[in-house]
Amino acid sequence: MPQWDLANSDCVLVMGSNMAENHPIAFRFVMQAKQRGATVIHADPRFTRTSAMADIYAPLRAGSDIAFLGGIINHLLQNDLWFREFALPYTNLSTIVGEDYRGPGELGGYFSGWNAEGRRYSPESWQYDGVVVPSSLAEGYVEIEGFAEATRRLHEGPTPKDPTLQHPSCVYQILKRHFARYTPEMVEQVTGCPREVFLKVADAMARNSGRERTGAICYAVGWNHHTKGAQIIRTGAILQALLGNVGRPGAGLLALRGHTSIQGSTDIATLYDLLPGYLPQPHAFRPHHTLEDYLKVETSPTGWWNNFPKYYVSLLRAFYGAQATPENGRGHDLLPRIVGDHSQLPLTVAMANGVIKGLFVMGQNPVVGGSNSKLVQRGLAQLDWLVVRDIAETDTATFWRDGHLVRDGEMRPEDIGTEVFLMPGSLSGEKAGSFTNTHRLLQWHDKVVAGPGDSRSELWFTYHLGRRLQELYRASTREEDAPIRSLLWDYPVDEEGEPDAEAVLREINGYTWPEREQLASFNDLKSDGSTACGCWIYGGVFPQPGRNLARARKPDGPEGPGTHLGWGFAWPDNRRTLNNRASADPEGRPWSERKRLVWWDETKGEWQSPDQIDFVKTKRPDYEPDWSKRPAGMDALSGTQPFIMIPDGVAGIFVPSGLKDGPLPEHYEPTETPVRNAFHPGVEGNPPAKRWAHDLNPIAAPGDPRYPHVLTTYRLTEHHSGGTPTRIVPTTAELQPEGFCEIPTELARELGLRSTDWVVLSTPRGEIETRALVTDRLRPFRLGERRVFQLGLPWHYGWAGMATGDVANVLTAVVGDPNTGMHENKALTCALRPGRLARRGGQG
Ligand SMILES: Nc1nc2c(c(=O)[nH]1)N[C@H]1C(S)=C(S)[C@@H](COP(=O)(O)OP(=O)(O)OC[C@H]3O[C@@H](n4cnc5c(=O)[nH]c(N)nc54)[C@H](O)[C@@H]3O)O[C@H]1N2
Ligand SMILES: Nc1nc2c(c(=O)[nH]1)N[C@H]1C(S)=C(S)[C@@H](COP(=O)(O)OP(=O)(O)OC[C@H]3O[C@@H](n4cnc5c(=O)[nH]c(N)nc54)[C@H](O)[C@@H]3O)O[C@H]1N2
Ligand SMILES: [Mo]
Repeated sequence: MPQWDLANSDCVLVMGSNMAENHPIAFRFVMQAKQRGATVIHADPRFTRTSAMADIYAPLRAGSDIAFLGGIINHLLQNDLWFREFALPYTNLSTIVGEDYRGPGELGGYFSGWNAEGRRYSPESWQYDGVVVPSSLAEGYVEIEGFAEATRRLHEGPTPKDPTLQHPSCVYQILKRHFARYTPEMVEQVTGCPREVFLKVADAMARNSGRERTGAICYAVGWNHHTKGAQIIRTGAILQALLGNVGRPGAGLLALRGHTSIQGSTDIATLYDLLPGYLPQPHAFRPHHTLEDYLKVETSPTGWWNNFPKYYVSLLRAFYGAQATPENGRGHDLLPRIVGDHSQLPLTVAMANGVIKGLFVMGQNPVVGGSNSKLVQRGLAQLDWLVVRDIAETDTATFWRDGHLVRDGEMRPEDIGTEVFLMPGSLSGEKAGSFTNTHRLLQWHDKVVAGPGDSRSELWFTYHLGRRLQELYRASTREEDAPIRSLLWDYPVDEEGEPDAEAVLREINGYTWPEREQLASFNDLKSDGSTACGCWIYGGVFPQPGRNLARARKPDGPEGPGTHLGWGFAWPDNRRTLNNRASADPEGRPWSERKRLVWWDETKGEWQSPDQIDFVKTKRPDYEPDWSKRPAGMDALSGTQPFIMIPDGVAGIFVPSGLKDGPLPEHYEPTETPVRNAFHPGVEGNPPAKRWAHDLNPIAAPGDPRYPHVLTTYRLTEHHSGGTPTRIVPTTAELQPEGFCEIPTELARELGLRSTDWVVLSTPRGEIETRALVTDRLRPFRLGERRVFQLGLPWHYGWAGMATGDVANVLTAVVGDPNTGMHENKALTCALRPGRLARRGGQG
C-alpha cells in the first residue's frame, strides 16, 4: 500500500517499528488517520515516541510477536470475528491439504517433514491434496518426487476445496486447531503483555474490519531481525487476510523500508540469490543446467508468473546483448551459479576462515552494522585487499588501527596484512539516479552539486571498473572469462566520464532488440530474444525517449482521487495498491462506497479504478477457466482470484511451498532466550534456523543463568545506521554524542546504577562498555513465574567521527532466519554489570 493511503485506515497497528522516529514521513499519514478518528496501536518492547502517539500501547518481550499475533488470530476464529465474505473466496481457507500434514501441536514442536539430521524440513506433506502449488518467488522448485506431474494438475481444474469449511484437512480447520493453543493466558505468559491490553488490541482490529472499515499494519526491522522474521510477517499477513485488509484503501501490511533505496536494492538484486525483478539466480545444485531445464522448473504453470520466460530471456539480452545466442542458452550459460547461501552472515564466517581474499565495501559499514563485529573484524584482517567506497573514513576502513580486536590486545596492526583502499564516494545530491522506497515508488533525483575532490558516483566507479576489466580480458580465449567479455557495457558518458544514469534506466525499462526502441510496458516483452529488459517489474518507467516517469511530480491535489498516479512511478505498471481487485466483492461491486477502489463496469465490460488495475482489465467477475482446454497462466485464474502472482490466485494463509520453516507460523524462542518455550519445552528455537559454528561465534544456551537479560538493539532519530553520515556531522553528533544503554529502573536499583554510570554488557561473543540510561520506558516482564528484564541498546556507535561509543554488534551473534538469512539482532541475551572494561584502563 502507498504510505499516504495510511490516512484512509480506521486502525493502524505499528509493530516491530519505531515509526515516529525512524519513518517520520510515513508516520505523518498515521497521524492524519488518527485525526480522522482511527485507532493507533503500538506494540513494542520499548515505550517510544511512537507509543506516545498511540491510543493503545502494548508492551511485549522481544521475540514474542508470533505468540501475540497468533493470539489475535485465535480470538478472531474462536469468536467468528473474521471477514468471511472476503476471506472465503480470496484466501485458501477452503483449500484441502494432503492428509499427511501434521502441525507442531501434534508432533511435539515440529511440523511434519522434519529431518533431524539435516536440520531441515522437506515440504512433501505440506502440499494440497494431490496438487503441488509452486511458490511464485525464487523458490519455484519444490524438491519432491513427481514435481512436474503434481504441478501439471493446476491446468486440469481448481485446487481441491470445501467451501463449507467442514473438511478436517481444509486450511480453515487446520488454522483453527493450530492457533487454538494461542489462548490469552498463553499470550500473556509468553509475551509478557497483560491479557487485558492484548484483548483490547484484538478487539480494535476486529472492529475495524468488514465492508465499511479497514486497518493497516506497519512493520520494519523489529519484525525482520529474528531467526523467524519471515514467519512473524506471515502471521501479520494471515491476520490481514482474515480481516479483509488486503488490496483495499487504508488496508495492508506495509513494510517500512530502511535505507533510501533499500527496496530498489532488492528489486535490482543486490541479494545473492535473486536476479533483477525477483528471478532466481541459477543454482548449481538445482535442475538449472540448461536454459530449458531452468525455465521448466521455475515457470509457474498458472498465474502471472507463467510469463517468467519472457522476463528471464529479456534480462539476459540486456546483460549480454548480441552475445546472448541460442548456442549459449540466450546467455544462460554465461551466468554464474550459486552453490549455497552466499549472504552476509556466511560470507562473514568465510572471511574469518580465510576463504575470501578481497572485498568491496560500497556504501556499507559492516564493522558497525554487521553481526558479531569481532568476527567481522577478524575476517577483514584475513583479506589481501579491501576497497571501501564511502564519504568519510569509516570504522570499517580503520578496523586495523582502531578496531576492537586491536584495542582489546587480540591483534596488532603490524600483524594485519590487509591492504585497504579508501575511495571517496559521492552523496545522492552529487549524482543523478533514482530511489525506490517503501511503497515501490521510483523517484528520480538530479545532480545538484559536484562532489568534493576526487569523489565519484557508484555508477562512475562500477562502469569504469567493468570497462577496464573488459579491456583486461579482451584478448583472453578462456571460457571462464567469457562472462566478462560478453557483457553489454556501452553506456554513454559525459566529458568527465560520468555515465548517463537515464541510459541505465532506459535499459532497465526495456527496449526492442536490436533496434533499441523503448517498450511501453512489460506486456511487450518476448521470450524469443527480440526484447531486452534490465528489470521487468520496472517496465513502463521510461516508455519513450525523454519520458522518465520516475521524474513525474504531479500530485492529485485535495480534490483528486488520492492515488497520485502522476507522482513518480510505482512498480509494477504504476499500480499503487497491489491485489486491488480484492477491493471489490466477488461480484465486482466495491465492498462499500467508503472503501471504493476498483469495480466492474458491466456496460463498458471492464474494471474501473482511479488506480492502475492489478488484474486483467476485461476479465469478468464471473469468468471461469475452461478446464477442457488445459488453461495456463492468467487463463487459469477465475474472475474472483485477485492474487495473480500466486499460482492458485488466492492469498496463501497456509503456504504449501516456498518456506523453509513451516506452512504456518509457530512461536519459537529466539536462539538466545532466558526462558523455555512455553508451547513445547525442549524445542526452544526455530528448528531450521541457520547456525554457523565458529570459535568466535559461541551461542548462549536457552536459560543460561550467566546471561539472564533480554537485549534488543535499535535506532535513534539523530543517527543513521552505522552512523558515518551523522557521527561525522557536528550538528547531529552533538544531539546524541555517545553510546548508552537503556536500563529499567528496577534493575538499576538492584545494581545500584544511576544514569551516566559506566556499565559493561557481555555475551559469549564479547564485552562492551557504555553509559547507563535508567528509564521507566522499559518495564520488567512477568513470564509465568519469572521476572525478566529487557535492555535496549542503540547500535549506531563506533570509533570514527565525533559521536563515539563501543560497537553494539560486538555482542550479537551470527545466526539467521532459515528463509532469508537475516540475523537476530533484535533479541538476544546478555549480562550487565556496573563498571568499565579493565583492559581499557578503566576502574575494572
Ligand atoms: N533516524 C533514523 N531513521 C532510520 C534509520 C536510522 O538509522 N535513523 N535507519 C533506517 C533503516 S536502515 C531501517 S531498516 C529502518 C528501521 O526502522 P525500525 O524498525 O523502526 O528501527 P529500529 O529502531 O531498529 O527497531 C524498531 C523497533 O523495534 C522494536 N523491537 C525490538 N525487538 C522487537 C520485537 O521482537 N518485536 C517487536 N514488535 N518490536 C521489537 C524496538 O524496540 C524498536 O522500537 O529505519 C530507517 N530509518
Ligand atoms: N545490532 C544491530 N545491527 C544492525 C541493525 C540493527 O537494528 N541492530 N540494523 C541492520 C540494518 S536494518 C541495516 S540496513 C544495516 C545498516 O548497516 P550498513 O549497511 O553497514 O549501513 P550504514 O552504516 O548505513 O552504511 C552506509 C554507508 O554508506 C555511506 N554512504 C551514504 N551514501 C553513500 C553513497 O551515495 N555512496 C557511497 N559509496 N557511500 C554512501 C555512509 O557514509 C555509510 O558509511 O545494519 C544492520 N545491523
Ligand atoms: Mo535497514
